[in-house]
Amino acid sequence: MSSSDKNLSSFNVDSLPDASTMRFGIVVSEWNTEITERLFKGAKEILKNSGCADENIIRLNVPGSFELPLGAKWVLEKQLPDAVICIGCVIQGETKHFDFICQAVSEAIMQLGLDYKIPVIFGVLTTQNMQQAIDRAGGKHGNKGIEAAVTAIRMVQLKRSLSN
Ligand code: DLZ
Repeated sequence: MSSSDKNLSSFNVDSLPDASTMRFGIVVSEWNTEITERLFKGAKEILKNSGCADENIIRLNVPGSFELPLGAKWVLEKQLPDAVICIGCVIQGETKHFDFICQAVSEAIMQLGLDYKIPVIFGVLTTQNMQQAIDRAGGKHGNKGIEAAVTAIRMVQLKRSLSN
């Protein structure tokens, strides 16, 4: 299925849960920063549009996507967020580096969520080239940072609905 079939970026803001009582960590990789900044901007905008206050959005920069899980763990332990959004962009090169990073990071991010019982969202682009990344960071396939933030808000609401 092509990602254009799954473009969640155009959604109705009014149908999003109220995030005014929610606290989020956003961990941002500094590799391919022109992409990760666009993803971050999209994510932050949606959190704020949903009512989340500036002081409840905690940003932590890490050197590369490989460092996202540890950064997320620090945020989980020190900032007690309701959810953490991990933002990165890994672009395929000539070696197997891409495969190792993508696999390690996706598995570690999933495991963190299971261990801490707090949503840790995979907002990492894993593309074959820069154009594919641009297309997904505010281009023709939407902004995956927005989608990551929407997922975070929805997961926090889901967890709260189960506790009530
Ligand atoms: C080394 C590296 C390479 C080649 N490519 C990327 C990339 O496309 N995206 C990314 O987020 N990080 C990359 N890195 C850096 C690694 O994530 C990591 O920071 C280093 O291997 C040090 O652990």
